[in-house]
Amino acid sequence: MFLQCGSYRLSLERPLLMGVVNVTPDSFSDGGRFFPVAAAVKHARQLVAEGADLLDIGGESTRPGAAPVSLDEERRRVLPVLEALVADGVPLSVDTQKPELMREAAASGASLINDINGFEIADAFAAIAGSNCAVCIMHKQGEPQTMQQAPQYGDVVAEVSGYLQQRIAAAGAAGIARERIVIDPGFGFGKTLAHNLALLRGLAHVAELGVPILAGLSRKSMIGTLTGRGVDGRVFGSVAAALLAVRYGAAILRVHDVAATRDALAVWNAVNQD
Ligand code: HH2
Repeated sequence: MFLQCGSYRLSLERPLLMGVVNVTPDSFSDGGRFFPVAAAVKHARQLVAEGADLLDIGGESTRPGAAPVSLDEERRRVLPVLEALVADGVPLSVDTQKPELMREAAASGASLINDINGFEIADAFAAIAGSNCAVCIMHKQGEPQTMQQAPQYGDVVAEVSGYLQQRIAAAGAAGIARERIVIDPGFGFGKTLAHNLALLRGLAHVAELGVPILAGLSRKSMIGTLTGRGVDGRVFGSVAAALLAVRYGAAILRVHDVAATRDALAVWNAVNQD
């Protein structure tokens, strides 16, 4: 299997690592404009040096309870980072829900658009259908500000799969070829710990949709709950979760701790070689 990702044709024979690059002022002590951009570019290059295969650039935090960001603000955060990195030879993903920014990111050299909202805003698929960008379609229940209050499912695996199947069809109808599509069950997005664990165990079922799966478990609160650790102490738990996701069929791992996950994957790949 491969993924057509902008001008890159990525082999999915081995799991790929997507490094997270946040361009959100609250992630940086300075809070000004220049520093977050420069710091994000530096951080991005560090992640590539550590073994990231792709980078995911995001200007809006989607943590539970996070406040939305305006189009102008998100654009000011994301585009300069994208433009600074585009010549580095690494596929760049932009994490956004806004069709306008999707279009601008594609025109500025993004190779993948990652939408935690499943491209549900009108014209989101249309915004990039004419480009060669890949799309990552993620499932969530509710909106980030309130989604963790009372998530509810009958059969979480069946419901998430059903949603993703329907969005794959919508992407196809908008003219996006299957080889450009990635799906993501959206760990932590309107899901309790039990829902997240069921989804991880049931990932092989989601993989039956025949489209590569991206899994984002890195440093999430489910890891915090299971290990009793704060965000900075979740590396080991996150690496374990990443390997389990690969075990059950994930093709791409969205991670903050690239070096640690890369080492774990080196062991994984060696054991899984013929
Ligand atoms: N998780 C976050 C953001 N974007 N995209 C995909 N496809 N899958 C995910 O699981 C996912 C995502 C979480 O975002 P946030 O809580 O803001 O933190 P960070 O961006 O540092 O991961």
